[in-house]
Amino acid sequence: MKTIDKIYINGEFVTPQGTEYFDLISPTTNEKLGKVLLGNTEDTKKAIEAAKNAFKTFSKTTVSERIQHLKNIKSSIEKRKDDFINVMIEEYGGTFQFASISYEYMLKGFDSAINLLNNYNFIKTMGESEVQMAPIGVVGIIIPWNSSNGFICSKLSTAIAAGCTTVIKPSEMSAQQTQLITECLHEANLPKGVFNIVNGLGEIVGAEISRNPDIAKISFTGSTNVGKIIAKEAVNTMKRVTLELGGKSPNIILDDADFSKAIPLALGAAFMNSGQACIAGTRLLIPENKLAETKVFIKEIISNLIVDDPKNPNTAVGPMVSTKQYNRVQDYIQIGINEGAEILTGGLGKPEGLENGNFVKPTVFVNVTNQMRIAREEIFGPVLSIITYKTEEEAVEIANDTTYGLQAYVSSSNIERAHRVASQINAGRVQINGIGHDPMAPFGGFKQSGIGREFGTLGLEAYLEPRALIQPK
Ligand code: TXE
Repeated sequence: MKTIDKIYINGEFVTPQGTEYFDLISPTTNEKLGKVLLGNTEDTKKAIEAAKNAFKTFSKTTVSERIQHLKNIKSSIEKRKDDFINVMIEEYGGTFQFASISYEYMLKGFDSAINLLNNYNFIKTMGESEVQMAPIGVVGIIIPWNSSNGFICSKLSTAIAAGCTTVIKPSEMSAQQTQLITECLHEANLPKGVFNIVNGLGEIVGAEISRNPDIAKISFTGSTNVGKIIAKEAVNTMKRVTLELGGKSPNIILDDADFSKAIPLALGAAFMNSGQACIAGTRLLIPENKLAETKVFIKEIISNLIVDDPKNPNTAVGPMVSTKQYNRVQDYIQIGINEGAEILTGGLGKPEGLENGNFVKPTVFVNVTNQMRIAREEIFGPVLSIITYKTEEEAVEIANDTTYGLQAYVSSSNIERAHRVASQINAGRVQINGIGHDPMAPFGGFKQSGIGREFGTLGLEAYLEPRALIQPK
């Protein structure tokens, strides 16, 4: 049993003033793994003060100094690969496969920040004026439990690249993962106060970050509801916000696609991270005359899909992060049944032999209309809705008939056609005939999937303020 009773402020592990503990529960067995002492408002204020002081000097560091800091962090993370993968499996229930990808994603965050710094011009000429791209100030980083350290690395690396200092609030459910990344960041010997990490509850630590006038910007990943709360609070002090929120990503399989490739890809997109991913392809759009063929493929693939302990390297779908999340997914499966959708595979209850953990049967619904709640709301579990369409135009219309717009998927054997369809979808990223991550391309949402972009030049500029020096002639 582990007790995590330290937070990180101004270059030191310190005991928080908060007195409440939060239990860490294994998603795989529901046994208690340990507990974490939660920080409170005072702790958060101290962390913000440290970041504010550090900003005075860190904002003036040179590009090569910042590149060196990023390299130092990356190499300290590289020494603990197995620890990162194992703690994600144990605490979060991430599958071995997903934890390994997530670990690579952490490293890529530093590579892309270094790449950006090597190529970005912080001083530009616009009109006849010099425009300086200045670091924005102290950044509040608020993140959820699904790929906690991946989010810390991508956001922190960009903040450091920009010359900003940070206060990070991870999910209280990710305390062991947070402890590990904090140790690596500590070892990287950054100037005191450049990063501060406060474990705690959203309504306490997150709320103080959203409200505090010394925070210049918030970078948030999480639910759309909390994103709205943060944005409302942030506007009082005119904080900049980057919000990466929920999704209900459409996956359009065009009639000329190779279904033997497109369907396995579609299930991979739907069940990635056991369905707990904002970019999961949860609405599968199939030409009406291809439904029968699709059903056969899906049944076949799912019968071979391994749902098991996430430590098993072959596991494709692991447990939900918490019983709360398990219950939420069960509720949605029941909602789908009540709405008249038909279960093709999966359904209510736990898979045999896995009753102790938060395991959900990978569930595919057919006879779904795009108006049903299971097609409109983010479920965050391994639940896929199949919707049929008659024409390409109708497919695009259904894809765009959502309040979200984070990611979409298109499969076709005709690449021009795939591009034509992709170009009509209102989503921040459209994946064509595959699933990839380009850390130099922007990521973020249309509509209620968020505000702003992460990654690439646009991601870096979200941590910068342009200052134009006008010199009238
Ligand atoms: O996310 P939250 P939760 C969705 C998904 C999931 C649901 C709930 O559908 O089932 O959200 O997950 C902090 N002020 N996504 O509860 O609540 C909170 O402590 C400031 C989508 O974990 O959005 C945590 O650190 N901060 C998603 C972070 O916000 C507050 C990823 C995210 O928590 C706060 C995760 C407040 N008032 C869940 N309240 C995605 N799109 O990737 C909470 N927080």
